[in-house]
Amino acid sequence: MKPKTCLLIGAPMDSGKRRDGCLMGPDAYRTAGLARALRDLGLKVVDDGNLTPASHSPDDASGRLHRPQETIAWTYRLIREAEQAMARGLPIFLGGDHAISLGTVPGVAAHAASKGRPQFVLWLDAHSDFHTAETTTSGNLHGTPLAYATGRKGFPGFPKVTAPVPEENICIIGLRSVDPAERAMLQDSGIHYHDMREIDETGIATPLSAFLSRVEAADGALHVSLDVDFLDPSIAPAVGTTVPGGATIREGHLAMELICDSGRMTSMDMVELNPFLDERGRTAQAMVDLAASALGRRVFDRPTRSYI
Ligand code: B3U
Ligand code: MN
Ligand code: MN
Repeated sequence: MKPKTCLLIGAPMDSGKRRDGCLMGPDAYRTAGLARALRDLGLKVVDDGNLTPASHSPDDASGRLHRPQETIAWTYRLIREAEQAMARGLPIFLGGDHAISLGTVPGVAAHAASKGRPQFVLWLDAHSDFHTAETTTSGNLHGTPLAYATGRKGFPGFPKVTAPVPEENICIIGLRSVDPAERAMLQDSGIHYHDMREIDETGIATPLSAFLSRVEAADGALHVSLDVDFLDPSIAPAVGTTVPGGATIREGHLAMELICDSGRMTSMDMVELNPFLDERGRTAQAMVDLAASALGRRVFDRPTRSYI
């Protein structure tokens, strides 16, 4: 069988929030050996280097939103790149903050729609990122990509989302910081969401397996968006928005192994890594190890798909 081709696509976007540093993310993943780890699994790896935003007018500091023009320019660039990359392999988008998903998710979803395939999204995050540009109180657009990708109104100046992801096709796991406006919108939506209390009570495999079974039943494409803050800050300190009580390294790897076993993952984001805040590269390394688990690294093979 032809080996799967993984495309490393750097998106050093830093405009989605106020604290700088995520622009160093792609190179930190490279330094931590992402390409080598994937090649060791027998995969073909092509590193596309780093993207730049489309040209845009400069942002000033007067508005309610933080750096909207730059974020919109990145969104244009990433939608196009993501859609095109899907024809060449399995893109791994190296953020950059979570605002990269304003582009990556609509881009991969447009590709799936062109193939007549439903798009699913797994969002591993302490936050729900379900604000619109109008409801956000922080003005930080990294808190908005899920609302945008589902086609919600409230994103003036952004490109039109041609293939909105149906809310029922989205699963969020890891929640422990949700703003009131987001909570109200989430509860009113068809999104499947699971907070850390639920993970403690049922284990992470229960909601994740149920979701992966739905992806399989629909013959869907699966985009996995992994925010560093899904993990507990004790194992992943290099993120601007640490929230205590996150996933353990074991829960993280189990989630990635179940995703791998499902055989469904078609694209992935690795976001919010701020190497300026890291301790001797340990967060970058943890994220690289998780990506390797999602793409086939394991101790022993399982005879059957373990998520069923
Ligand atoms: N919901 C808050 C906090 C936040 C969202 N995503 C992150 N932080 N990383 C907001 O600013 O929208
Ligand atoms: Mn996020
Ligand atoms: Mn987050």
